[in-house]
Amino acid sequence: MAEGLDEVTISRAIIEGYTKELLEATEVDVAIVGAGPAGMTAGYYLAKSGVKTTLFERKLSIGGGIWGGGMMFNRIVVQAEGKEVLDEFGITTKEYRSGYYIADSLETAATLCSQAIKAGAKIFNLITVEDVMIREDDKIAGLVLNWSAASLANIHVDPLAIRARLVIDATGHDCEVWRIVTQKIGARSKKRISQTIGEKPMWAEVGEREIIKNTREIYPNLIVAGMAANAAFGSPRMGPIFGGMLLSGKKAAELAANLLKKSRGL
Ligand code: 48H
Repeated sequence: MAEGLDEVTISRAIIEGYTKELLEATEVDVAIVGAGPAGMTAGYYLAKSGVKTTLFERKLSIGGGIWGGGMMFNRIVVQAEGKEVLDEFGITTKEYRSGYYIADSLETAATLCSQAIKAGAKIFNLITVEDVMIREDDKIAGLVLNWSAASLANIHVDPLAIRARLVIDATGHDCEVWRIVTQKIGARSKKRISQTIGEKPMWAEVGEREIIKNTREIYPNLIVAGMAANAAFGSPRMGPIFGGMLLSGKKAAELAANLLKKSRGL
């Protein structure tokens, strides 16, 4: 039994532990923006396959829109393909009707997060991605970060940057990373850049189908996933059916792993 608890030792443990991991995160294979269901699923699969993966989440809590289920009824629905992903995570589902499965949104958010971290993904909450780095070759080269709380300071606080070989925009409805790219370099780019157009009105069937096709490398070294993919390509929203988010996260991870392999000449 320790003789007495020392507050300064506790403080040093926190500062050392955190800064060590933050330093590690300044050079990663894949940086995922947003720890909602799509981002955490992508983080899990990437980390599991040995890819150095870091997620940045603006809010205190991870999970994005999943906690609230549908209209704050904390349940989500998935279709058969989505259930397979939940099964892989060990998340409980109940069949409602043939082809419709219900899961507890709290269990889903907590388990996606826990499994992603256990697989080796690092998640930093309370950090906002406010910009990207783009090099002369017109490729995303990294992210520009700031404490989310810096916006409360009412003064300009300069950000810090990290290098990433690939970035996944999993920021949900606002597709913030893609929006930054289109706004900052859209018209100036040598490449033709389609502008961010935003999602269409709700249509679960089409939204869930198109999200898979829309999960792709939208700009060199930038993959869009989850709701951000449908917003970027102007596909419908789908309401509280979450299979598409899980499957999109999984596809983004596969895409990223393949792009990394290709860039290493494997
Ligand atoms: C750091 C950021 C930044 C930033 C945003 O909204 P999410 O849950 O996104 P998805 O795509 O994983 O899931 C979408 C789903 O929750 C949903 O909204 C559905 C299915 N809607 C259907 C409908 O019809 O409405 O999570 C995105 C996360 C959030 O936690 C944000 O805080 C975070 O990204 N984020 N983090 N830097 N610039 N922007």
